[in-house]
Amino acid sequence: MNILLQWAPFMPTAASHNAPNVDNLYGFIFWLSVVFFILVIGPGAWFVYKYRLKKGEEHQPTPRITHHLGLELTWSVIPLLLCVVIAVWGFWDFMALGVAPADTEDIFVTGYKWGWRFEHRDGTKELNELHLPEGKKVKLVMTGEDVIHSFFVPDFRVKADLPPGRYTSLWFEPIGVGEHQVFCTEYCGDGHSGMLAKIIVMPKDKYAEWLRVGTPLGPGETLEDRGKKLYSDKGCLTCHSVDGSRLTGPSFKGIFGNPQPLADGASVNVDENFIRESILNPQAKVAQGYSPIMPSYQGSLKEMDLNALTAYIKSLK
Ligand code: HEC
Ligand SMILES: [Cu+2]
Repeated sequence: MNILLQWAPFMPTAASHNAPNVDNLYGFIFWLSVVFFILVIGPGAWFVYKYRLKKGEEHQPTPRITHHLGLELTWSVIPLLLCVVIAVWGFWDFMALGVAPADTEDIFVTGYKWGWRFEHRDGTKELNELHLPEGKKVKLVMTGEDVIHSFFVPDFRVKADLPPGRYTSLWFEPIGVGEHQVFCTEYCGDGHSGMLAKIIVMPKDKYAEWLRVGTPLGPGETLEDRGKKLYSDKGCLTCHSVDGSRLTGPSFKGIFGNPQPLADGASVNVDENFIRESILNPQAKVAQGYSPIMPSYQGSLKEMDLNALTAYIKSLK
């Protein structure tokens, strides 16, 4: 009952600059449809009742009416004008949403089977979670890695496809802090329904701090847990094992506290500082018997991430 009395009923939370635009047009079309439904079906139903064949009456053939110019013009011109209004209104909003303003915070989005990767301007990467500042215009520059995906945020009233091999974009200004659901709305295979992400809108200063420090540990999460997660999220696992086996790089198992021979013949004790340096500036001290091919993680790991990875490596006795 209550929901029907809203201007735009059945809509989720409105949390972006674009939401009122969509809701207004939607509300207009919805109530217009309600009015015309009553105008057309109401008299129709009434005539069915009024001119029904009553008991004992003979069926009367209807008088043959060929046309009525005034009536036909009325029922053609009024709907035509209404359609033009809806088309122009919709096109207006569509254009406003299609052209991003110049001062946006740009974020790269990659849709893949089956998840979402986000990359902030400073190199911070996120998986299936996107932190955004409140009240700042955001532009998502998106592409698909394998098949077409579609990025849909109902609370923001924005949606766009991500075809592989080219960029599409979306822009919006999040309003109010809070969490919002992202869906993939292009059927993309088995894991399609699980292709979800969360948008977390934070106050501007909190966002700046989050960019600098990273996500605080969750309840019950230890530094080692976080380190283990980063070990796989950041791809360390492609070159470093944790069971002693040799991959492209040395295994992390049992290295902490032990000497590491270096390529130049010297030796270094594996402590917190050596681990930190190895991650941020891997070529400074190259382990003996390995090629200096590890990429630097300067800028893509936060202070806490370094602590977490160190704690994790330390725990691998
Ligand atoms: C492309 C492969 C590759 C990736 C990815 C990689 N590393 Fe390395 N890493 C190496 C190689 C090769 C060495 C040995 C040569 C050197 O010291 O530069 C190494 C050395 C290290 C060392 C020194 C270990 C020792 O015993 O000397 C640490 C610590 C380290 N990596 C941590 C990490 C962490 C943490 C990550 C993920 C954030 C990571 N690495 C990602 C290839 C990689
Ligand atoms: Cu998808």
